[in-house]
Amino acid sequence: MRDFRHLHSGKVRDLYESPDGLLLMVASDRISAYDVVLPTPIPDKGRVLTQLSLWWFERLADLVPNHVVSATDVPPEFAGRAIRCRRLEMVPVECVVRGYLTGSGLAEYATSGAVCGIRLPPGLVEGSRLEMPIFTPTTKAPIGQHDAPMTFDDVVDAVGWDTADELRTISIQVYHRGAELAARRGIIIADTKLEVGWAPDGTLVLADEVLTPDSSRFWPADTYEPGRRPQSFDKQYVRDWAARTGWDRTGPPPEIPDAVVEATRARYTEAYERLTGAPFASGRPAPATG
Ligand code: PZK
Repeated sequence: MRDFRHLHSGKVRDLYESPDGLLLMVASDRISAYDVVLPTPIPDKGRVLTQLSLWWFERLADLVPNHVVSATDVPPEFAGRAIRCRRLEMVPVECVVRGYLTGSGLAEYATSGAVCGIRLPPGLVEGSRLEMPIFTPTTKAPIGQHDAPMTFDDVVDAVGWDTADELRTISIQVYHRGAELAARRGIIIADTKLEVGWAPDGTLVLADEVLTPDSSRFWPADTYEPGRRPQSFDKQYVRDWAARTGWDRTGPPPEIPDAVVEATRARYTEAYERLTGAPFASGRPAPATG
């Protein structure tokens, strides 16, 4: 670990570099709700999200190369929740794909009838499924600021037509494959955000995390109903509890009670197990017996 130099911390992940030039992306057990990091960790969250991301990278590798170098050659304190990855030149665009209308996409549609310059039919409501998934890129805002919608022409201005078109194609393909597989397991992936970088030879490479509940909206299919506020697969317990405490979402959030931590942890492992069809093994040493 002493060989790793800290580069950057996001709300729930940390980025390091090693002397060999590779990066180490570490997922923590921190959880955010309403854009605020809560003071109580969710045990195994970092491992579940890292293992799910790795599972997806493998299943997307024929569509787009990815930045993963090794998920095993990592410092022991990060075992299971860190990925050594190649350093890319990051594309200055957040590649968002929406298959369903909610959140900022719905807000934009409500005021303009379009999202990121894409005109949508009238009459869509909270949670409406879109006829075709749409590429709704955003700027990458610094922490604390909000990403701004970009039109396709804005992306062209930022990276050129060829790259813009390739980003759109990759993003839609990744969403398609993810959403189709998840649907078979009873999970709706409403939208997702991809991060892409350039390899030295100019190839576009999938980076960061992919199709996790932190980078996507996962909804349980069995309670989905357009027009109703969709339930978050992972964070619903935390949100319901937060609403009951009267926390105003701006001040310091209270500690999460054990039962809510445990229910939330169970939702992360359930998402992993439903999607992958494999039991989640935390990878932590078992407590000694005898
Ligand atoms: C990179 N981030 C976001 C992730 C954080 C911040 N392969 C790469 N090469 C170069 N840069 C990045 C990556 C990746 N992935 C990713 N910022 C830069 C990020 C995790 C924790 F604090």
